[in-house]
Amino acid sequence: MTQQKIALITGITGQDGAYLSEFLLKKGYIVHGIKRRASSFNTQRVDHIFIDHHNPKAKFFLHYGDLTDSTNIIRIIQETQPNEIYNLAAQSHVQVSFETPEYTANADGIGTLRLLEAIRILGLSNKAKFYQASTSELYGKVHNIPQTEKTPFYPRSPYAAAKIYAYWITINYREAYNIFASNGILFNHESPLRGETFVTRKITMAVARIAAGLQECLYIGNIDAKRDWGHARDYVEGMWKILNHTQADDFVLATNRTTPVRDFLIMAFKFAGIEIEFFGTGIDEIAKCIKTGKTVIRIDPNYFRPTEVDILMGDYSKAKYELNWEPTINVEELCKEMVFADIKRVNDSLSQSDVKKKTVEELSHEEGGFLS
Ligand code: NDP
Ligand code: GDR
Repeated sequence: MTQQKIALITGITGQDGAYLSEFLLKKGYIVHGIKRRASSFNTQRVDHIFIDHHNPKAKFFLHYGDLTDSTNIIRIIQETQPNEIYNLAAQSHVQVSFETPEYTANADGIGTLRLLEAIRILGLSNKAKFYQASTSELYGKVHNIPQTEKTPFYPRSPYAAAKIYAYWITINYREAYNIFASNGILFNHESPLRGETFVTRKITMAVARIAAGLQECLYIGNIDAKRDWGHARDYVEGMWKILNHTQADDFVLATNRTTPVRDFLIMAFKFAGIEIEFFGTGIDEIAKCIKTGKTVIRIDPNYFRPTEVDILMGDYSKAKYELNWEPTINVEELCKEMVFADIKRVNDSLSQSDVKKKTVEELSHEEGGFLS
């Protein structure tokens, strides 16, 4: 009987951590994840796969830790003895990295070094494969598209500068210590689990609230930026394929299509049954609902970045030919899934608040009106 494989995922509470955990558990892996201590629950994305560790069927385990703390990383790797380590943890918001550049460098850059050093110190160089969550943000100012594994980098944010260190230190540890260490250069990938402050999710949440009459207008930044958007479900499969390739290497995962934020907005509103039209230019540009004439989108310069990445579009040919990986979900399907999921969330919370309201009213009636 072959031994069950063990995976360790940093950033397990994030979007990709949740999809990757599900994917690996379905493949029969034992999955360990590192979560940060927080003052409120931060495991919502993985709660549905958690089984109490006293249960003999449990294959999913969470450990407290932080990429800024080497001793705890060494201990967790020693205790879990993983065959595959997926480093997904990061301060992953580009705009926030301009506000917290030092922390971002520490967690996203040096954090990667801490993991690689732990593998080396523990003598696991021949046992533990290492996946680094590299990013299309590395291309930054490069406008020649589509971008490939050979396109030069030009980072445009503290986030990208930290990630470029992580990219190169991963390659260095592969070459210096023969660790199976690979970079996935992933272009933007989204899902209904996407963090609420990334542009796609910010849009689909606002669209759902505007459609329900809970919000009037969405304030947004640079709508001329263009991104290559895929679905997180496809991309976590690519991560696994990268680590299960015959040799360690670096791969672009993308869709080879680019879409302006403006088009994503039009699409998202349309999926909620709202046709919009843009007027004006620059920061005075607005969008109105064609039916009601109400302004539903305004530009807020606060969301503009000090340095922007104008256009991203990835060529995933290498992954296609060497890993047999291809994206299966296009941007329209992605957008529709996200809009519908947020409409459902809004409707569920509205019906819950109706239930609560009714309960309070009923209680008030039953108790002789003491709540009124
Ligand atoms: P998320 O922001 O959804 O998740 C990030 C995860 O990292 C969370 O679990 C977060 O914990 C954790 N984390 C943050 N800082 C630390 C720290 N100091 N120590 C330990 N854990 C930490 O990101 P995604 O899932 O979208 O992305 C996963 C990875 O892939 C990231 O590294 C990101 O930079 C990279 N990437 C993402 C792309 C995308 O389009 N999604 C594209 C290319 C690369 P908590 O929940 O407590 O905040
Ligand atoms: P990005 O994603 O910076 O590409 O990084 P984000 O969704 O934040 O921005 C995409 C583009 O939209 C523009 N934009 C706005 N962005 C946000 N967040 N909020 C707004 O209101 C807004 N208005 C316009 C941005 O300027 C940008 O051009 C994501 C992250 O997941 C990174 O971790 C990852 O490495 C890259 O994708 C690939």
